[in-house]
Amino acid sequence: MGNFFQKDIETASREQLKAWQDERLVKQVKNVWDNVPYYRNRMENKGILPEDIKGVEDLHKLPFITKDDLRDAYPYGLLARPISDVVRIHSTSGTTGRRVVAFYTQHDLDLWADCCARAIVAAGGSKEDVVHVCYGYGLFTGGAGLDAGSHRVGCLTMPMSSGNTERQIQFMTDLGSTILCCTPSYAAYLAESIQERGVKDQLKLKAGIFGAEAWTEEMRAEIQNSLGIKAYDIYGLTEISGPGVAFECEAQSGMHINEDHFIAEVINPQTGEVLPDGEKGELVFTSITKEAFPLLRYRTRDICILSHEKCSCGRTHVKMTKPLGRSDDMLIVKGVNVFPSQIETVLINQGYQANYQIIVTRDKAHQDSIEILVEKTPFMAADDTFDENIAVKKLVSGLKAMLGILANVKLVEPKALERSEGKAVRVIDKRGLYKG
Ligand code: DLL
Repeated sequence: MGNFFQKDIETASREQLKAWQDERLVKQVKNVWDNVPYYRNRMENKGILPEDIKGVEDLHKLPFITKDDLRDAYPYGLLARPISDVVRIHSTSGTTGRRVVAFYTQHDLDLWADCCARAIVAAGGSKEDVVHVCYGYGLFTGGAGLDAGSHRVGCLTMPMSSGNTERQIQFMTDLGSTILCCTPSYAAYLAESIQERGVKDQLKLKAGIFGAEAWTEEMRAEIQNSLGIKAYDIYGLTEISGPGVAFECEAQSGMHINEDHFIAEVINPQTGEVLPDGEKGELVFTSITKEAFPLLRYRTRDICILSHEKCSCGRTHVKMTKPLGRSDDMLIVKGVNVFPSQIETVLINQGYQANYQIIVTRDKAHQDSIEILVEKTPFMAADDTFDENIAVKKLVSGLKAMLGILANVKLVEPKALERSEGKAVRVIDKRGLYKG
């Protein structure tokens, strides 16, 4: 397999992996019991003591942790180390405007770098490569994660961050980038811009590592063809560390989960029952090696299927399918996590009722747009002095502040949006992204 990174771990026998997981889980449960009163309460409420967890087979006894818990415990309530040991935060959107903040010790950053390094090596990377990172840097985990992984492999690392396409292409051609790391929609946009400029033959790109949002096999084929590269999927979430929780290998048939750090389960999202391999359900992670922010049985809300089938690449770690949907209503628009409840908060704060509809579309170049139809209240509709232009501008800026992205807002008359007898249809996602 050429330049194989951390071979002993990535091709360890299932017995060895289980032994590592058993030992680390027991230690982690004791750690949270001793250091995180929030966890101790949750375990006590369920009548669970640390000594009840002897290995992975006891994992199901532990309570789940959800985004609501992160919100309740915000900001420091789930921290398992003193702040003096913590060296970094990253953050992402929460459900009602309160952001999720994740904490890292130096050890946590190091293990995360290892996970991303494995992803780069699996995409054919070695120290000869020039890795062009145009995931966002800052609170988002994409830039920092792939950057650290690239350093760990010893690649020449270009911390480009997102945006400024002209400069991206110039650096790519001048410096000979070989591995491109960004969201799949930005990769598609770059591919189009490269074609327009007629500079494809000046590229040295061979691979791309694309994730943070859903993308289809059709989109993969298009990006691979237009850039002449192999495109690899990468998965992760801020709560569990960031990108590199799982990554694709050359087989391009599912993503290997870094099981020496994260135990994966798939559950029935309604009942919480653990499902066997091959069954579709919600992905749940337990981080067994993290120090600062160790989440046990964290419900990701991502729907997927696990498989322990032997992989042609030789790696033994379990594979997950691409996320096949969500068990909540989170949307990822322009690479940003968006909850309808955040939009609702902005509307209510500005005097509207919760009568709105979110329409998400994607153009031929794979770029997202979000349009929000908002009903005026009867009072606004009857008020001669109500200025629609000003009202729309105020909504757009309130939404930008809440979501971090620009939305098109259209005001409509009271009762213009169809009422539903059951669940209101708040979101119309026309992108068809979750078809695998
Ligand atoms: O998106 C971390 C990341 C950065 C992953 C760069 C890959 C590359 P969050 O912003 O916390 O973290 O969003 C996490 O994004 O629960 C999924 O719903 C979705 N997601 C992440 N990777 C993929 C993927 C980063 N490859 C949420 N395919 C997750 C589909 C993905 N959805």
